[in-house]
Amino acid sequence: MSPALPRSTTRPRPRLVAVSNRVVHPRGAARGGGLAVALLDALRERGGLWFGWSGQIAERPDGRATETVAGEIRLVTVDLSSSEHEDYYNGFANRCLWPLFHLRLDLTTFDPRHYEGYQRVNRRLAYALHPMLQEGDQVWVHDYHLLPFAEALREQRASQPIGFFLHIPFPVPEMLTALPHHRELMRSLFSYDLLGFQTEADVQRFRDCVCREFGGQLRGNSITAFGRTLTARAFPIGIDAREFAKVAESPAARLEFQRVRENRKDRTVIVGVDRLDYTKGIPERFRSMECLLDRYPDTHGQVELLQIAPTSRGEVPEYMAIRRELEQIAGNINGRYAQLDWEPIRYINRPLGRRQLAGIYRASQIGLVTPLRDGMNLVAKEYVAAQNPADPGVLVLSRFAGSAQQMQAALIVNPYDNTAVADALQTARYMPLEERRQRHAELMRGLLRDDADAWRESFLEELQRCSLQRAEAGPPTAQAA
Ligand code: ADQ
Repeated sequence: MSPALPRSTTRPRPRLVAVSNRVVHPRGAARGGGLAVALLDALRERGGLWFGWSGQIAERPDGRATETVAGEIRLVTVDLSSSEHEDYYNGFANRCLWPLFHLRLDLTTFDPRHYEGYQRVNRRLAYALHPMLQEGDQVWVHDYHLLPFAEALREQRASQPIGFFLHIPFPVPEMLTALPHHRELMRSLFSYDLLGFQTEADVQRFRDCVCREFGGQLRGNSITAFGRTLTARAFPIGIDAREFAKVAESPAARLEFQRVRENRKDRTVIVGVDRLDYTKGIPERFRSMECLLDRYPDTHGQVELLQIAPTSRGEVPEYMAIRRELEQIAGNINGRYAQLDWEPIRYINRPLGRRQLAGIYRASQIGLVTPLRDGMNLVAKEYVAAQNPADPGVLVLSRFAGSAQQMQAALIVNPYDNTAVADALQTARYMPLEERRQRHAELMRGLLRDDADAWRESFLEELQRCSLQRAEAGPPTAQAA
């Protein structure tokens, strides 16, 4: 938990209604990652409701919501049918918006059925939530699965303040406009009062798009288009760094630390931790490792890349392909360089728990985080938080991760440039203790300042401000077609 944040007011805080594609039960929060932990903290504090898909596929969902109460929190979920899951989740969200927003037009599938399913599910979910809303609630919607959610709520005459946070990057206008329905989707975003992005660069791309394509008008952080005005700002997501540092010292993490170190003696361990996803740059990372072995013979038998990448979105063909590709590259590199008691790449394709991960981070002298494009990347932050401040490891970080904007004390690299990444790894290996400590201290200061609490509180305070402004300004003008 971060130090007590100055609370701007003492008046009762509005009830929070969080909406995301998946709802995580407090019992599984640690596995749900940073977002789940941050949302649950806010929900516990204010009391509130978390709404979304149950994760279950029912052949004929009856549309009814299931409710579980956990202390002050109501968890409300609905099932999806298999065709809804296919069109909304696998289809439009993960085969269209995800690759497009990560600038992979080559992997983007445009299928009108997927788009219709996406709109239908958003409307069905919004209509199911609407009767549960109370006057004075704050509604906070998360991520690219739910872009048109507020528009559907407004169709039901919801007047509560509604904010949206995009966890992934916002694309350049040229990419967005390749999407056949980009105008409808952009217009639907203007049903929100507040749009939050990971970085200033994302906000800038959003503004460029609205101004260039739809005649948007800017005024400070406000932007007007389609007859409505909203606020668009960057809120870089953080982690609970203090708590993660404690996790790294827990008995389970220590055990994992010893396991890694005992088997490897003086070897340098480079760790990579990602969901298996083509945006994370794992094949390029393996190539950089190969380049390191080629350029620096003193690494033979002395350096190991430990890559942990559990399968995700395994039903989507592009994700099956990357899994095969990685196994092949790792096999080739190991075949070329391995010795009887050493393999340069160890690739683990199953998920690990948080404590285990924290122990592995701490036992690794280098954290290699090289996505080709990433909204933020919390692994970079977790790696730093897990280090021993007296003898910390070095973070090598892609310039294309949102976190690079805040983490300039890392060694920043271009993940497409295998030679430059290999050189940065060699620099990290021989970095003097004093420099490692200085870089780590600077990174840690940033993590403690811009932590998960600060992220959440600044977003919700801004949402409150936006709704007060809206109340003062009176009803919006008619929406442009
Ligand atoms: P993700 O693409 O899932 O999230 P990331 O931020 O790297 O990416 O990871 C989120 C969480 O998943 C972290 O807490 C991490 O520990 C966990 N995780 C990742 N790989 C794991 C593994 N191999 N085993 C176990 N746990 C693992 C999206 C955006 C990101 C953005 C987040 C939060 O794509 O850019 O940082 O949302 O906004």
